[in-house]
Amino acid sequence: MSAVRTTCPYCGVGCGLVAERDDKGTLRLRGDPDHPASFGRLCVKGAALGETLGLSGRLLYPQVNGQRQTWSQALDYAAGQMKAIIEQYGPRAVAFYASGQLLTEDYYVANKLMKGFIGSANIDTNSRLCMSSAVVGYKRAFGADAVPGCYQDLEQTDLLLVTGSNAAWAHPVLWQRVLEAKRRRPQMKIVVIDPRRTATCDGADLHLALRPGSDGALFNGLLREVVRRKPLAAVRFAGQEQALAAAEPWHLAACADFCQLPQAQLRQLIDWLCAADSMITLWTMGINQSTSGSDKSNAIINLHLASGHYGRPGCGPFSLTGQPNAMGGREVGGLASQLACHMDFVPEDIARLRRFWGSERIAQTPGLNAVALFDAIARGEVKAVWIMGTNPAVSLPDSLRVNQALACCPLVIVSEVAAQTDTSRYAHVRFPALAWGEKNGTVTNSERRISRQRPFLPAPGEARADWWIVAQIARRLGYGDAFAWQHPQQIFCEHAALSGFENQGQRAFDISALAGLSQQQYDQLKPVQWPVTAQHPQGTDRLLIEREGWRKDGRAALVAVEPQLPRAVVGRHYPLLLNTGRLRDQWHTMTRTGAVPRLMAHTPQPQLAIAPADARRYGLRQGGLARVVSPQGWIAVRVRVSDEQLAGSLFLPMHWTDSFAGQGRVNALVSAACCPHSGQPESKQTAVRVEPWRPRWQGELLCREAPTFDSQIQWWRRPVEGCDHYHLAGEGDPEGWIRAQCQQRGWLIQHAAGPGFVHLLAWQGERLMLAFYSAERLPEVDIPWVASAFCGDASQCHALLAGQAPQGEGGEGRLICSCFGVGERAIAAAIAGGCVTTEALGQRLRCGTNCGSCLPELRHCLKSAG
Ligand SMILES: Nc1nc2c(c(=O)[nH]1)N[C@H]1C(S)=C(S)[C@@H](COP(=O)(O)OP(=O)(O)OC[C@H]3O[C@@H](n4cnc5c(=O)[nH]c(N)nc54)[C@H](O)[C@@H]3O)O[C@H]1N2
Ligand SMILES: Nc1nc2c(c(=O)[nH]1)N[C@H]1C(S)=C(S)[C@@H](COP(=O)(O)OP(=O)(O)OC[C@H]3O[C@@H](n4cnc5c(=O)[nH]c(N)nc54)[C@H](O)[C@@H]3O)O[C@H]1N2
Ligand code: SF4
Ligand SMILES: [Mo]
Repeated sequence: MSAVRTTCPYCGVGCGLVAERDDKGTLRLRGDPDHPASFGRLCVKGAALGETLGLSGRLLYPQVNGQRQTWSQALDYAAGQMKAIIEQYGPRAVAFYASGQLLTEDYYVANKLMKGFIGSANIDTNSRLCMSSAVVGYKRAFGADAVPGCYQDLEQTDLLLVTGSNAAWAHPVLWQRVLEAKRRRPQMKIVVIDPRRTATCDGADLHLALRPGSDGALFNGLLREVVRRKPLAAVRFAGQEQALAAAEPWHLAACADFCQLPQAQLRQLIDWLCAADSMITLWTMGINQSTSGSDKSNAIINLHLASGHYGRPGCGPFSLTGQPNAMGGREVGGLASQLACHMDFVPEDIARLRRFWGSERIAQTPGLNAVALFDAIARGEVKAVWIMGTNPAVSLPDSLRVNQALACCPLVIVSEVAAQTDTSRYAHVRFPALAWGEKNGTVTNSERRISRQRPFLPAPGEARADWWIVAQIARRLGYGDAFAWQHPQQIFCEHAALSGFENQGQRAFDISALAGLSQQQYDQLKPVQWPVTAQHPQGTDRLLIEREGWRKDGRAALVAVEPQLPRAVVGRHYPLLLNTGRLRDQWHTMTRTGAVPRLMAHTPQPQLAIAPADARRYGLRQGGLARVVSPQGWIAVRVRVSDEQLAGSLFLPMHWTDSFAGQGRVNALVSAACCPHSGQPESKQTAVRVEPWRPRWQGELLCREAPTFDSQIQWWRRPVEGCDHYHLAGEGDPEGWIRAQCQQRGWLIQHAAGPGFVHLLAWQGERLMLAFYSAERLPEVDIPWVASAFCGDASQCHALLAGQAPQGEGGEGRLICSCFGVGERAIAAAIAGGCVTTEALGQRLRCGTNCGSCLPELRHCLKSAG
């Protein structure tokens, strides 16, 4: 195999990778030095991609009602059922729920089938939960969903505001670029706006730990101050008067009060803002995932327009996309509220699509957005849903309701790469999709850069491309002629042609210069930023929003913003606000990253971050267990007391599912309140209470086979080399339960018990099958060392039964640097041995020298040691 250039399937940074085989035939992945998003860098998740390519856990064959079927049986069944439902109840009784992790080609085909031929707009995507508020913001301000800037702007700016984004963990390579730029130009200022002190704050000049949900007031306040110092011409922007009037009450003191920030911090920010020649505001989920997310997006854009910080290098509002192809989804019209290629539900666009697609069945009105869609399923109005590349049983708010909806839906079809997900357990039909490394197409990153994902592995089992599966169904529904492609290049070219079809500059998305690519040219396509047109055949790095005039009146618009607090209100029963988000080493619902031991090592169990004062108040202690309860549900977690949290506000990771924990899904708590303009749920603020949970016993379990649990036991699973590791906590009798597990399987038991503790090993011949340790509190067990007995040497029975390595053989402690597998103990030893800087640690142990995302933690280790 010669080197294959491709793009990372995780975040919206869109880093390039090179896949190649070495002399021995081993597959190697490395950063692509020529990719303009990343120039060879990769973060831990990207660097661990090679470890996600195995086939264990993959869905490899089509299934109907749990039975393996041939492709034609499964397709016939699914199409037949859909057809019957459409005939009886009409096209609005079926829906697709798609994903920003599909390729543009897949996405285009799914959207074309639903909106163009089935004739309903009931196709929405997980991007609804992600950046739909930003889309509304751009459309209201510019008349087009167009992110104007590029990554170079972030390196060139004087002042970088980062709000509602933990880019150090969520967009690590881009953040490394920013930090490098700041090292070169220390005068560049970085201000992080986030109720939590995150790893991103580590590189900042100023951190504003504002009250959760109060950003609208902050940006209104900045707007007011900027136009007072530098008044705007009277008619510059549409909506100007109303927007400035809405900002008028937000003087410094009002702002400080609403946002609960010191006035001195606001003054500092305003001084920097007024002195800066260029400014960028980066934002992501802390802004978008809000019941006023669209308005907050506009409050940000307002500030940029009014201060003149747009349309120039180093300037602009810049929302980052989360998923690898969230932007591609916006291009093809993946949201129920859009039509393809930046067209809208207006008669001209509907007619245009009718001409282009040659269909008389184009959807006339917007469809159901994600939350409304699952409500309609629950009510029985939508009777068939096809879920592609997303795991809504976990990721949608109010997951109990979502799971109930799926359980009662007459037809659930799931296209997946993983055999078992929380969602696919409800599926009547499972279609095996090609995964990263096998699939072939394009993705678009946060800066509008289209890059190729190229296959470097053969298709496993009977897995097929997502677009192929949709096209097969389309053919069975009777629309074969419009879905007759043989190769993704043909789909791409059709999409490119549509983007330029009757487009005299009214639609920002135009890649018509790529419509004539041959298959060879498509295969060789270099990363390029849209628009790509006859005038700009090499693509466009910056969009000059004002000159474009996508709005009918030809001007950009300011939007009047009345700042709102979250819909969630704390009170006597639910006195705390729960914030949710991402961990450094996990991707979403963990179907891929959760299988990689070194990515699971950083945070093996969901941890509830709570401020010290709150922990004292509610009787929680560091490392103890707690229940978090909301009106929607409850989950069990371990407590991490942390001064990174504001008093009154908690943080939990979004990643855990029923496959990784007994009761760990954070969306069991989150309510389905949404922004009225975008339909995006308020995933960042939920009113909850916490209760200490002191179970009768806690345990550590390492085993080769999954045990069965009863409702008395809480568990959290992670894979380690050679076996699975479970943290356990329970109310009943641990010994009876664990013995039963071993006896069922005919294993020999070796055990030691005393007052309050049970240690037990189980053997099949010489083979260690299970090691179990329980006590009243979490027992001290050297997990890495015990785990190593599952891979090789299990001869030290006494030490194994004790759960402790013999002198001098201990494990690494908690993993800090995932890239080089460097743990706490080695770092502590190096610090004791004289390393006083992160550079020195890097030289000695290599930690922190690859992706850099552990640098904040290394600094923390140095600080707590010194
Ligand atoms: N490691 C990793 N990286 C990822 C992903 C992943 O799963 N894992 N997912 C990708 C995806 S799809 C997305 S959308 C992005 C998301 O990227 P981010 O949005 O950066 O990630 P989050 O952790 O969801 O939330 C960001 C921050 O918003 C803050 N926040 C909460 N409430 C408020 C508020 O009221 N105001 C302000 N200003 N801030 C607030 C939170 O404290 C949090 O630090 O990450 C992408 N990258
Ligand atoms: N509380 C809370 N909830 C949130 C968030 C939050 O911050 N807090 N964030 C929200 C955001 S921003 C997002 S983007 C969502 C993400 O939530 P989801 O989209 O539900 O999460 P993923 O785990 O990425 O789901 C992708 C699924 O597609 C499968 N898959 C991977 N590749 C392919 C492929 O090529 N084809 C097919 N057919 N399947 C594939 C994976 O195995 C996985 O099951 O979560 C949202 N939910
Ligand atoms: S920053 Fe990491 S996860 Fe995001 S695209 Fe780059 S390598 Fe992939
Ligand atoms: Mo996202």
